[in-house]
Amino acid sequence: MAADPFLSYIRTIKSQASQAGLIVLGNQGADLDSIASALVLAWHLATQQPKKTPVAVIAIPRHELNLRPEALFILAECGINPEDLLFSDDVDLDELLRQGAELVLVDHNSLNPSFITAEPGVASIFDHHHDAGEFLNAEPRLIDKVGSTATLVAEFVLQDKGEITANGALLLSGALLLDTVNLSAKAGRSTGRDKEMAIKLLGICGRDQDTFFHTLQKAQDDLSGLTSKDLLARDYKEWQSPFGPYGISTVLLALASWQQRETDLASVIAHFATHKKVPVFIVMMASHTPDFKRELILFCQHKELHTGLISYLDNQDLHLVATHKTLETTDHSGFLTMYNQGNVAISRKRLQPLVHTYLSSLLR
Ligand SMILES: [Mn+2]
Repeated sequence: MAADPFLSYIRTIKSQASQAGLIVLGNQGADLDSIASALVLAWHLATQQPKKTPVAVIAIPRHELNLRPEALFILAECGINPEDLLFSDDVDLDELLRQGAELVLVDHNSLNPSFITAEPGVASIFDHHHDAGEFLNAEPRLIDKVGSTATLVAEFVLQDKGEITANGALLLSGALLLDTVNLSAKAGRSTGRDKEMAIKLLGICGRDQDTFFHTLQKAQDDLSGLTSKDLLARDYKEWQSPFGPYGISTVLLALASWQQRETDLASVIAHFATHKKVPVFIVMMASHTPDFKRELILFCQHKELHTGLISYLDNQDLHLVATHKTLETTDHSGFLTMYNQGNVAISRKRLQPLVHTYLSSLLR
């Protein structure tokens, strides 16, 4: 069998890092979408603009890949050795940017100033999150509300007369199916464009949609080796607001099962927020046993903030129902309420701009 040129490229990434002129960067949640989209797009750019030496960088420290069993699973399926990939602790991004390298932002469209301090040149953007209105000269600046960045990358590569190999298609379709909960209408996360690309990509890698999705979901659900802190850390994102920083973690577990493994979950959450130095911390839980379900925990250091944010969110169609009264955490670091989120279509991508609007309004 002929060598897959995509895999051959992946094996060169590490050795080319110090000469990189284009850094294809996934977001700091480093979910499968960020990883898959960055790798496939970087290879496409490498075939189009080899002189710029594009490399993909995964925006987490290397050891945190172990918190993402679905990524480990699919990389192994593709025959990609994580040792060959570049993580945030393998490269000095600020130094590369100061040397003139430009960024290609994948699966995000703004940068956390505590992650990158150098003034970044952003060559292009491929994303499906809320448009923060930055880097307006990026070309293309593709920010479309589809279910997955993988859809945008697949469309772009195919329109650009590029190639997606079977392994590239496996990565992208895996990300796409996980992001859209197997293209389910109920989850409200997929569009016709996602469906069209999913069918195309599954055709390229020769996988059956349902079988592949369930295998991936099983890999993702294998949380047995993870502590509660790991669960909070593995898909944590942080933003700056005029009020201060705030964080949102997504945890793929039902609250009831989590509370069975962790008797004092409230303290673990308060401790995590204190450690991250965020006065507002939200945990969004998503589970599917048997039906897709969302739950939410809101932690705030201050009681008035907690009350204010909740009454604001109450008017935002989340259909939050508190499962018990607000409690002060045992270490007195803040206040916390757990909710059932009736509107399962509101994911972190949609919640974050709401929280941002509220926190920004406090200082006006
Ligand atoms: Mn994404």
